[in-house]
Amino acid sequence: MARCRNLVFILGDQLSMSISSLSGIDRERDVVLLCEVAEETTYVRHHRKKIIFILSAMRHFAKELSAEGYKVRYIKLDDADNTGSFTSELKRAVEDLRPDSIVVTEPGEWRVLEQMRGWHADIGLLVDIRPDGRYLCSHDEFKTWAQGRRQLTMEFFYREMRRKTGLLMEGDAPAGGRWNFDSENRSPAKQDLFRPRHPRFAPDETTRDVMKLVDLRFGDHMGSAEGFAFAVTRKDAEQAADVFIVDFLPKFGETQDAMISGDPFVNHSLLSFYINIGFLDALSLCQAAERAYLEGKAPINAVEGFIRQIIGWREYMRGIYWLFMPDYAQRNFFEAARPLPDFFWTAETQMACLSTVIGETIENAYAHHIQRLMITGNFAMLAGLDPHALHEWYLEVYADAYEWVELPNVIGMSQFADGGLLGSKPYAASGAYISRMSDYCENCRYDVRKKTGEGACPFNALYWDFLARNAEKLSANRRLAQPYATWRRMSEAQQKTYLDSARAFLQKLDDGVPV
Ligand code: FAD
Ligand code: DLZ
Ligand code: SF4
Repeated sequence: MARCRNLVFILGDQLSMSISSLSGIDRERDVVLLCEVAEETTYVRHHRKKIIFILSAMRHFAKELSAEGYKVRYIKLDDADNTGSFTSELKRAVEDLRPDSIVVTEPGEWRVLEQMRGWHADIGLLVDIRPDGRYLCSHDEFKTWAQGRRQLTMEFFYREMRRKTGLLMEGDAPAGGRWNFDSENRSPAKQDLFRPRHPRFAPDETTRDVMKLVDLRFGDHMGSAEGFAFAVTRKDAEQAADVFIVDFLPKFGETQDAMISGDPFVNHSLLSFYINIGFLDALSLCQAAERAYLEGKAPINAVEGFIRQIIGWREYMRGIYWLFMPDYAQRNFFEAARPLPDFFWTAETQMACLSTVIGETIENAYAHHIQRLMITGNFAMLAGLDPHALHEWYLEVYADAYEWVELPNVIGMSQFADGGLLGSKPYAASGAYISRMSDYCENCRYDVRKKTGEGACPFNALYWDFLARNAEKLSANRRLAQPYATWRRMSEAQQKTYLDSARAFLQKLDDGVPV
């Protein structure tokens, strides 16, 4: 390729035709760079389906760019002269194309932003790092919202986003008379044999090439290429979104918290992969959901719940990440240090809830929100697993995981490792919650009704042990007044039985004894 004017560097989770780095591009004189690099595929050992998804999506996006008349320099993972990192590939492109400047959109991870900030000094060219326009709330806007607040309550942030976007607003009032319909979205698990199937996309030749490459090169990463059926083009992702609005959105609310054996997706959208990578525009998706409500095709509790997840939780998590990084990643309020048990990678445990959720994660690189929060997350917090190791696990195993969204969900929402910056109380639950919201306990070797001793559900004793060992840090929390009152009412002997039961279980974990 001849000398170019601007080198536009697009990362693997920026696959959108309207990404800010492409704005004002000159198709004749500028070149777009995309590169598959070893550093990104291995800085944690990503699930094989996640790597396949990202690399195949990048290859398809590059073809789309070329078809639109852009000049593209595309580096494949197995190209002989691939140097293996963003910085070294950028340098190689600069040597070959001798651009006047580099244009990028800010990345989704602190680690990569640090690299970008070093490029000007390292390469000697002007580096234009542009804001990412795919989000509703800019960093400055979030900072302004957060300033002076004692608690960063998501619900209030969400209302601002509703007002800003006009979604589900009737003048100044929320549609349906309430901002939040969550209380209607807690129905327990129920098998539904008539539930439609989520769309699956057969791999084309490009994807099949990537599948072979990934199986060959990442044999020691979780999962396998077999059964890969993600959309890898914007067009197919848009089709998945259309199917969701018609087939699943109407029941999205009522089953949002339900966990059902053999039904890993329930009525969830399975769209986070495509929103996060840039194939779907978050606001347009919410507008499509709102249309379904206005046309009487989906109820308010479902549509409000769905929109809240996206313009509320998703935007809020991004705000928290950029406001509190880099030290947020090191937060460890409970000083938890236990390594993750092997069954986090094998699913080999007799606890049916964990073996089901981890098994589905290995199979699909996906688990829905309540599975992530109340099964793996809840267990990790109760058992005192190291939150940093857990964060790396979540980043590895889910195909939608990038640090900006994964880290606050793990450190903040699920582990309370930030000491309550994000949540008002830890999401800690005993077996009774899991039994109410799932059918997992029906096929478990443990008895959810048994509190302690041989055969008792481990979550029961772990729950009380967690509260007891963290009483200094938690007992003043008003939202935990009731469980602490119950704990205090127990006889010393009963308390001891719980603690002994939990300690015996944790000892087994430490000794690597199957549980
Ligand atoms: P649906 O249930 O259909 O929800 C619709 C959309 O809302 C999602 O696609 C997503 O874009 C958004 N959303 C819902 N909840 C959240 C949330 N808490 N934070 C941000 N967005 C949300 N989400 C990720 O995108 N990447 C992650 O790495 C990630 N890690 C998580 C780790 C833990 C411990 C927990 C508790 C949650 C995590 N989430 C993450 C949030 C949520 O679980 C996923 O967004 C959701 O399960 C994706 O599946 P779906 O598209 O079927 O979601
Ligand atoms: C996650 C990922 C993977 C597995 N591989 C690549 C890659 O080879 N090339 C690339 O540009 N991006 C990849 N990504 C996504 C990046 O890790 C992501 O862009 C940064 O972490 C910033 O969010
Ligand atoms: Fe999980 Fe306990 Fe139920 Fe078994 S009994 S599935 S361990 S909650």
